[in-house]
Amino acid sequence: MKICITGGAGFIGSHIAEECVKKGYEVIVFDNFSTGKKENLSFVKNFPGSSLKIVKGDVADYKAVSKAVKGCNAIFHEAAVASVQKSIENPPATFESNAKGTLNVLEASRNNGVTKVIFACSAAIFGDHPEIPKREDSPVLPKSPYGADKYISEVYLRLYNELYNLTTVSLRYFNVFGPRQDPSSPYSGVISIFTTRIAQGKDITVFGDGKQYRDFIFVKDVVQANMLALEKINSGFHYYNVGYGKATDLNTLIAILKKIYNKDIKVNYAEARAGDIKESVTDPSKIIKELGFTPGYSVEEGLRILVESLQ
Ligand code: UD2
Repeated sequence: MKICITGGAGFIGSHIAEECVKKGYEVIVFDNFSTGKKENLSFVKNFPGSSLKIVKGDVADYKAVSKAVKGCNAIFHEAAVASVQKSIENPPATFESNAKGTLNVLEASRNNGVTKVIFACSAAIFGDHPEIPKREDSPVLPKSPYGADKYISEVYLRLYNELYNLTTVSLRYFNVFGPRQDPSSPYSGVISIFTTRIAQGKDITVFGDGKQYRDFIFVKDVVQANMLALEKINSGFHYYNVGYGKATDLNTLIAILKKIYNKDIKVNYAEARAGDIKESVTDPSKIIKELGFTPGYSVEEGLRILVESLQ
């Protein structure tokens, strides 16, 4: 099996690449290295004889995508400007990567005999619509160009199935965390920021009262969801919410971190961020029932692995 992973040198993409290499697939990592890193692919040295090719290119460049995916059976499309904040600052620029990039991946698949595209969608499509927990058919109400781009991408996935018979799967990730997540921006995932700062002996800041909650899912469980989509879905268009299915508020998260680090952590409380969502959690029954998804890492278990990887 030959697989292309766009954004394959990034946080989630590199974990998918690692699993594909482990399974003995022929892997093409397609990445523009804007945030992706070669070192995220260093796992390959543990798999002598494996086939992993790195192609530097941008999903906004149709010709480059088309060339890279030739001969592939399936594509995991993870490449995106993964920043809500950047999308608000410059909607047209993120549209190029996040919406047009997806259209390019679909069109390149259609024109090169690729049969399946599995897409990294986001809980951002739901915005702050009050329905909780989010189910697959909860109202979609994006609050950022990022969420809008992810949603329009999902619409195109459905169309490419209906019009051209491409098998398409949209996986709407909730709050993914784990090793290789980049903590460098103030808008990086809260877990990557907290764990990095604590490891450096620094204090952390909670925006708001810490009662806001999220559905934190460990990256290995997200990889499992992707592999199930690859192995079990062979026709149609499908969409799934991908979360662990449990709400964890920031105060609880900090209590778990205190326990793991076994030390006191200095926590500052600041004003809530404008536009911050208070509640986000999914009910992952659909993917559990239809694909046999079995999320294996509680927040605490995932955090323990992450903390160990940082030491
Ligand atoms: C997540 C996604 C985002 C988008 C959005 C859709 C991540 C990293 N971001 O944003 O891409 O899909 O969901 O709803 O997965 N916080 C602090 N202190 C910090 C950093 C963050 O208190 O130093 C708070 C933040 O204000 C928020 C919570 O932690 O209340 C989670 O923040 P986040 O950026 O990790 O994730 P989220 O859900 O806002």
